[in-house]
Amino acid sequence: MKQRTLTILKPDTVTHHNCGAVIARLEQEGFEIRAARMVWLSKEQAEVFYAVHKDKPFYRPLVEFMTSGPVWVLALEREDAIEYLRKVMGATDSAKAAPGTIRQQFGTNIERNAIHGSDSPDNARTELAFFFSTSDLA
Ligand code: IDP
Ligand code: MG
Repeated sequence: MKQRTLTILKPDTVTHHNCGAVIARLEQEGFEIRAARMVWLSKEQAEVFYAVHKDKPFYRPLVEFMTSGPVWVLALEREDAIEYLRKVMGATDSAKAAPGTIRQQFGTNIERNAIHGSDSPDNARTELAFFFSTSDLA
């Protein structure tokens, strides 16, 4: 089933000039870009986006990192997009992610891991709506 998911190319990917390479990889993997925008998240936006982690010890540093520079947000479409993107991204910790995954190739550690991907259909819907209006996604 064709699905849509949200990805964020995190500030480390922008800083290291890896956006083109990551997007090329996503396109090679069969994802279609349905919408895209560069955004410098406010503290409030990052706090809301990562609210599920608000009680974790890494929450403050994560918000700090995600607001340290601009990011690219993209709506991606593919067969089984949500699960497939998580697979191509690799494990959360870039230092432990499997060879060939985006996080292994472009990330640094458990925080600076290059890319975000929605983890469920419900979260994909919420996260897409967080950044894109219905008309963007037509
Ligand atoms: P995910 O991005 O693989 O879904 P989550 O557990 O949802 O991982 O965490 C959200 C983000 O928070 C991660 O992508 C990473 O940037 C950061 N993060 C997760 N766990 C840690 C940690 O233990 N230390 C520092 N940062 C973390
Ligand atoms: Mg997550």
